[in-house]
Amino acid sequence: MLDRIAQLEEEALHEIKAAQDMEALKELRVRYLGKKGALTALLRRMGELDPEQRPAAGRKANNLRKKIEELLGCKEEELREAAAAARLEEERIDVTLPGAPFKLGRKHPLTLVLEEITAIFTGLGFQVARGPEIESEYYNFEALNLPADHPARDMQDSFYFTPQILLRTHTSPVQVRTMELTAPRLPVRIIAPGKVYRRDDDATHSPMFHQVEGLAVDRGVTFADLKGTLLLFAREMFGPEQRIRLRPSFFPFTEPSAEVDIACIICGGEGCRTCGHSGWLEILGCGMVHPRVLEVSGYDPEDVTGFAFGMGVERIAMLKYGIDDIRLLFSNDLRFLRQFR
Ligand code: 2U9
Repeated sequence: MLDRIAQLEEEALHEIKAAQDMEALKELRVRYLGKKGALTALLRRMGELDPEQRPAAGRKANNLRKKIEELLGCKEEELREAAAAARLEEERIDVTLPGAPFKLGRKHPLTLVLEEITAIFTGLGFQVARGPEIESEYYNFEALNLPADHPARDMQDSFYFTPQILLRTHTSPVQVRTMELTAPRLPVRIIAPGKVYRRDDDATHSPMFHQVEGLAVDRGVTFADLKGTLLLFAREMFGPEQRIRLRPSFFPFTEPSAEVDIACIICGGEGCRTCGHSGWLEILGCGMVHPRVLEVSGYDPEDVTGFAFGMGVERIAMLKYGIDDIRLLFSNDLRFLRQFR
C-alpha cells in the first residue's frame, strides 16, 4: 500500500508538472482526486490493511491528497499567468511608433490681418477695448454727432431691433463708452476691433464686416500726431517704403476729417486697374475728434484734443492679399482659406 502511494505520488507530480493547459489539469484532477480517481480508490482500500498499518497509510494518503491539490492549484495559477503574458505579448503596442498624422487647421485671413493691425497699435501703446454688438441708438448715433436726419440712421441702412436698439454700424460706440468710464483721466489710447453691421451686400460690401477704430485723447494731441501714427501703420502693414496721402473728407464725429490713401501696392503709384489709374488706394478714414463728441463723453474740449481713425479689416485684407470678392472671406471654401498663413 505504501509503495502504491509513493508510486502515485511520483506519477501525479510528474504529470501535473508536464500539464500544458487547463483542460489537462482538469483531467488530472478527475483522474487522481475524482470519485473514481486513483487516490480515492486507494483510500477505499484502507479497510484491507492490518489495523496497525492503517493510521500510517491513511496519513500518507491524506497528505498526498493535500499535496496533489496544492500542486494542481499552483500549476493552475502558473498556466493562467503564462496565458495572460502570452496575450500581452500578442497585443503589445509599440509606443515608439510615430502617431497618426494630425491635420493642423489655420487662422482665417481676417484673423491674421486683425492680429497684425492689433499688434501694430498695441506696440504704439494703444489698448484693446471692446463693447456690445447690439447697441442703443444713443451710443451708435446720438453721442457720435450723427443727427436724427442722417442717412446712416435710415431704417434701410441699419439693422434695427426697435427704433432705439440696433446692430452697431461701427465700433465707435466702444470709444464713447470707454471715454465715459475713463474721464477725466488722461491719456486715452485705445483701439476698438470687432464686428459691425450694415445693410450692404455686393462684391466689396458684406452685411457683417470687421472694423478697427482707434482713438487718442490727451492735452496737445494734434493732426500731426494722427498723420505720423497712420504713416507708421501704413509702413508696418504694407512695407517700410510706403507713402500715404490725406484727402479732405467729412465725418460727423471728426473735424477736420480726412481719407487716407497708400501708394498702390500693385503698380507702386504708376496707375493700374486696381487703383483705377490714380496710383492711390484708399485704406482708412480719420480726423480730429469733434468737440461735441469729446464733451458728451466726459472730456472738456477746451482742455483736450483727440484724433480718431477707422478702417475696414476686410478691405485691408483684400488689398494686402489681392482678393477681388469680399464673399470669398465668408464662404468657407478651403481651397481659398488654405492659401493664408
Ligand atoms: C469716436 C470719435 C471718432 C472713427 C472714424 C472713420 C473716420 C472712418 C470708416 C473706414 C471704413 C468706416 O469701415 S469703414 O466703412 N471709418 O472713415 N472712422 S474717423 O472716428 C471716431 C470714432 C469714435 C468717439
